Amino acid sequence: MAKTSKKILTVQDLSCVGQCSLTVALPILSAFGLETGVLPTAILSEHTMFKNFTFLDLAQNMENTLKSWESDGHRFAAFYTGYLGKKEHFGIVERAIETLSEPSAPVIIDPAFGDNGKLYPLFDEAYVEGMREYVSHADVILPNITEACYLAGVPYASHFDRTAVCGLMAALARGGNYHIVLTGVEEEGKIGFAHYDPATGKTEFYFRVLLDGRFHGTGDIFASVFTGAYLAGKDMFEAAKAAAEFVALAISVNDKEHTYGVQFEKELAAFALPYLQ
Ligand code: PXL
Repeated sequence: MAKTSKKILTVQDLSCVGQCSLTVALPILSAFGLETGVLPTAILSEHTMFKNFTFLDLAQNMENTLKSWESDGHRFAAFYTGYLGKKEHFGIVERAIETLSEPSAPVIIDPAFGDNGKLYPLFDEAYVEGMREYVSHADVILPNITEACYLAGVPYASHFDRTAVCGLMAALARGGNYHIVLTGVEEEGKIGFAHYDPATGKTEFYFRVLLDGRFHGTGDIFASVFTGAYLAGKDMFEAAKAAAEFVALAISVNDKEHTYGVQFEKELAAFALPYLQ
């Protein structure tokens, strides 16, 4: 039986505790009114910033799932991928995009492999190399500065001014014909993003007040809200603005002692409601 209703697919890990990846993406995408299929890449006890995390690779299950979906005729109107986990996952997800896509379904990729100048645990240069090829399939990528530097082969620095950001965008733009939403750009006590449009070659900036504290999972919240707002009809710049505003709102209501993630749940329903109407 062919399934023709409009649904999207998100591909990322399930960290069972830690407010990141699927436990962030699913509630957010649902709040934006999107029916969301999931292709989990791995199951972790908690995200990899915890000391004793476990990691169960689901590559074989991903392959089996793809076969079922191909046979049962499932198709997706958009793809949003985040943390994958193993370089073997890239080819599987590329095949999913190739065989399960409705016509002109956008591909939104959050590379999700590093921060603060470093790769997350489990990742190495071979993973980055795989990601470089994989992101060439994207319509839009949402790296932070660390990921952008790794992907573009540009040395990391703790601060990038506007000129340096434009240089980084130019280097990254050589890897594909995608939009780039670069997160974590800072300027004079403010934080925001830069958006590079491949059609014009221009980079536009958006900043808002920088709040205290650095939290885990904010990139996943950003990418999920971006996806929700973009698929609700906003343009990429407006969708990224909504994502930046929601991340700030979630941080502003987060309990001080809650540090391994952000309590995005408190404000999600009210924030997303206008996108349903
Ligand atoms: O938030 C990105 C992320 C997702 N999934 C896992 C992670 C991280 C970041 O460290 O460890 C398992």
